Amino acid sequence: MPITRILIANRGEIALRIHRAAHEMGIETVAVHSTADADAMHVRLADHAVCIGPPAAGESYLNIANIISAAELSHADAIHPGYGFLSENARFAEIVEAHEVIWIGPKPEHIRTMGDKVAAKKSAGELGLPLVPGSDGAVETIEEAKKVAAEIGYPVLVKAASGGGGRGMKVVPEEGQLESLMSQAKTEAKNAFGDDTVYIEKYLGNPRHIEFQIFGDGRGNAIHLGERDCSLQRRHQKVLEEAPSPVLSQEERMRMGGICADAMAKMGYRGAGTIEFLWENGEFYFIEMNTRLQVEHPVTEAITGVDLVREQIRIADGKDLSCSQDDIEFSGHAIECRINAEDPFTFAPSPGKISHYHAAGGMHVRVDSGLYAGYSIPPYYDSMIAKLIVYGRTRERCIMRLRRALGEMVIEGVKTSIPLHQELLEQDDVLSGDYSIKWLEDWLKTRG
Ligand code: MV4
Repeated sequence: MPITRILIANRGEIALRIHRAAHEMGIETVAVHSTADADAMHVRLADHAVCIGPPAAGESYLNIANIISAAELSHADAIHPGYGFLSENARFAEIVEAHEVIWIGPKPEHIRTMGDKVAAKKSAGELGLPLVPGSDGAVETIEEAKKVAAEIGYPVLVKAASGGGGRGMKVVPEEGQLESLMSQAKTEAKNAFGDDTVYIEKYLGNPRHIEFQIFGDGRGNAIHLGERDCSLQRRHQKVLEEAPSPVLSQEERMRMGGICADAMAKMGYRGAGTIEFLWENGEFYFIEMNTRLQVEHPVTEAITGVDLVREQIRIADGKDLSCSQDDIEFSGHAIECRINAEDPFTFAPSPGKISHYHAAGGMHVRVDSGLYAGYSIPPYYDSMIAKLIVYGRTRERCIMRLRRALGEMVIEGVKTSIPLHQELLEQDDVLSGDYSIKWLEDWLKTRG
């Protein structure tokens, strides 16, 4: 039976994004919402809506029992998790499938493997992806740690196996500090994740974050859709993303993308995924894999013309990939600015009522947002309220258009990061594409 009604287990712009793809395919949608989101645009747009609990995400958007109940009540035959919330929860994926509801996502076993950093790295290595030099799996003792570190050379990085978002990482400059930093890392990991497993890697001092978008059909076929450069981050939150990366040639793209697609084909991966690498001096080093659609997926859509959510739904419905690798053409350049309801200088959240709203428009300008005039941004969730995605034939034209579009955006009533983006797009290093994962935080320190 083909999918006829999708429950969207998410909120905000990504819920709208999924609704739009579904409707274009003739599929009905069911919104779920907390009591704080009763007036949200994702609820208004959907064909059906179910309240799943109070404002706290733990009691609503993360409440598995309530979401499954909502799916049964609304006769949804599939669930799309979006990003964040339950999107990388293997147990949720299993529960969805056990209820004979189609899970629009990867196989639960693959979500689980990639969620464990040590298992993910082991798997990535076996699949032929290039790894950061380091320990072969978890490091149990200080003797073992010293041996590995001496082999790869200092500085090294001690990472928590259950870590994520940079939590539980310690840079160790020399052997004298290894023992104390490793025990600190273990204590922090134990407290944060209830798991003190750590592993060791060579510390890369000034890399870029480059990630490849892949798609698999779950039956041994996979393609890649090129890369995104997400190096401009603050505290592990991406600020601006672009595709293609300013540092890769078409040859390097197809070589590395081919390695990623081959790896995914070999593992029988199903659906959308992102393989994250650090890139330094022309070399790629696998760091982790995200088994979900990502916030920044529209820049890939802009340069390839492929609707990634449509593709996810097709694959979940048992169809083949809609195109082969040879059909994928990369054209032009796209940049996404994440617009947050926050102070552009202090980054303090700025929830509240939107008094005036006008989205930028014109050729090659896309705004993904659930905002409208009169809407109140609730204080309970992520501060990202809109994404501005701009395409141009060249990177230069993309940037010119992006500046124009940022100038057209009107979001009044709350503070937003629009002025930050406008300032960023005047910086020589951003204009030339000469930045690493360190650049943004270094620049913020020197900013007037
Ligand atoms: C690293 C690294 C340097 N060397 N691994 C941060 C979060 C996690 N996803 C991986 N992270 C890093 N791993 C080695 N061997 C530097 C980072 C890192 C980082 C990576 C991507 C984007 C932004 C970052 C900011 C700080 C540190």
